[in-house]
Formats: sequence, structure tokens, C-alpha cells
Amino acid sequence: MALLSSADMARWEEDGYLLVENLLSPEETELLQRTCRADAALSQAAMDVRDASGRKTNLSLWNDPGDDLYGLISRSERVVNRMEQMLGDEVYHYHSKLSAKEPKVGGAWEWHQDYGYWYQNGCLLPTMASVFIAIDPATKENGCMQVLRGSHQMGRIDHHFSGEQTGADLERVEFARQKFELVYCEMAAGTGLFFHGNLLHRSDPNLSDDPRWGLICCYNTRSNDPVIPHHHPGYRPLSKVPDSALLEWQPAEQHQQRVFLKQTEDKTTRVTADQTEA
Ligand SMILES: O=C(O)CCC(=O)C(=O)O
Repeated sequence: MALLSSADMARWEEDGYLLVENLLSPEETELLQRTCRADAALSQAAMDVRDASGRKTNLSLWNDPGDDLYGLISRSERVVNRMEQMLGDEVYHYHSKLSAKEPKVGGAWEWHQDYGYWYQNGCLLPTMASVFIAIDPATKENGCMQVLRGSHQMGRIDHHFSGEQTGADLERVEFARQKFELVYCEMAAGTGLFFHGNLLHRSDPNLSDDPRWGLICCYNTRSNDPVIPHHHPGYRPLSKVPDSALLEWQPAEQHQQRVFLKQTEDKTTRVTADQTEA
């Protein structure tokens, strides 16, 4: 079902991102907040991703969407149908992550394109995108996402390690900053930021008194099955769930054992200088 108007689609094509307010209702947002704050396994699985100044973001990452609340969100029709409309193809769940910046200590993300590292995974086409769902209000003060509007039109640019993150080539970023408008994506909790795999984005450290947690669900397209086996899945059909599934979810309904990625398996980060990864 088409959830995006032709005006939304024109903005998506032009800007490389789209903000959808109330992607989660207030009740669903509150359920998500309660669930993830109480989820000990999720926080124990978090990798410390340090920025260039040593501040850390807690990043928990998983490939299988499963039937917990996060899995249902990432498989919900409201998210998946929008992704399919934006990318013009059937999509599958590539992975999801919780990016948690704690008050005062949460780290920055350097400028990057997600496809800058997904390219290394053998994904030949940039027909890939993510949605960042704000769990807390995201503000300039607590390190909301920033994007360079329209920068996805540049195509993929080179990426190198910066701190423990893969960052885009700084000279090219500098040129891009002169050409494309910098937008701070301040978001109420429950808002979704859909963004293209080639959109340049970053975020500041969280020096505020408030947490800034976000659930990020990433998708690849069926016709872009990766040609190299790697730490995220190849094409496998995604089983969509109706939007009503979120509020019908019961914590006891979690049937699958959850598996999180370890820091050493994640090519977007690295722990020590000698773990050089492509
Ligand atoms: O959490 C953020 O601010 C950005 C996260 C991000 O860009 C990523 O995980 O690729």
C-alpha cells in the first residue's frame, strides 16, 4: 500500500531523507521507551563505539528482526511499505541497532554514508536505506542526527577509519558542506527519519542532561543480494506484520533467542588499531 504521496516521494528523491512525525503513536513510543530501558540483554550487548575524542555511543546491533517489540517495529507495514515505496523494490531487513547516547558522555558520529561501508559488504547497488526512530526527543543539545540535504545525489564517496568509526573522506565532506544545506533533524519521540544509504549524516556528542536513544532499522532490496558473504544477511523474505501488532505485543511472546553482533564482527567499528578492516 502506498503511504507516501507524490509530494513526499519528490522530497525523498530530492533530499535523500524524509521525516515522518508520529511514526509511532505516543502510546507505542511510551511502550518502546519502557521496553528498551528495562532490557538488560540489550544494554549488555552494547558495543562502545568511541568517537575521535574518546566519547562513546552504546551500540547494540542485531540481524534477525524476530518477534520482540523492535522486530515488530522493523517489520511493521508502516515502516516496510514506506521503504519499499522509497527504494522501488521489495526490501528485506539488513539489520537493526539501538544507538544510545547517554547524558554528558554520549559520543559523536563522524560524517559518513551508510553505503560507504555497506559497499564493502558486497552490496553492488546503493538501493538501501534506514529509518532512525527517536526513542527520546532528539535535539541539537543531545546530539540529534544531522544531514546534508541532497548529498545522496553525489553517489558513494571514499571512507576511512576515524576514531573507531568509519568516516567519509574529509576533503570531500568539506566540499559537500559548501554545496548542500546542513539540516539538524530535531525530532519528537516517535518520529521517524527515513534516509538513503548515500546520504551524508553525522551527530554531535550528547553534552546535555538528557539521554538520546534511537532505534535504527536498515533495509536492503531484493535485487541487491550481496555478492560477498559477510556479517549481515543476504536476501531473505521479510515477514511484514500489521501496524496493530505493536500494541498487541506481550513481552512473554518473545520466542527466539536474540543474537547481537560483537564489536569484532562489526565492520563499522573497530576496537584496536591493529584490527584493520576493509
Ligand atoms: O546515532 C546516531 O546519531 C548516528 C548513528 C549512525 O549514523 C549509524 O549508526 O550509522
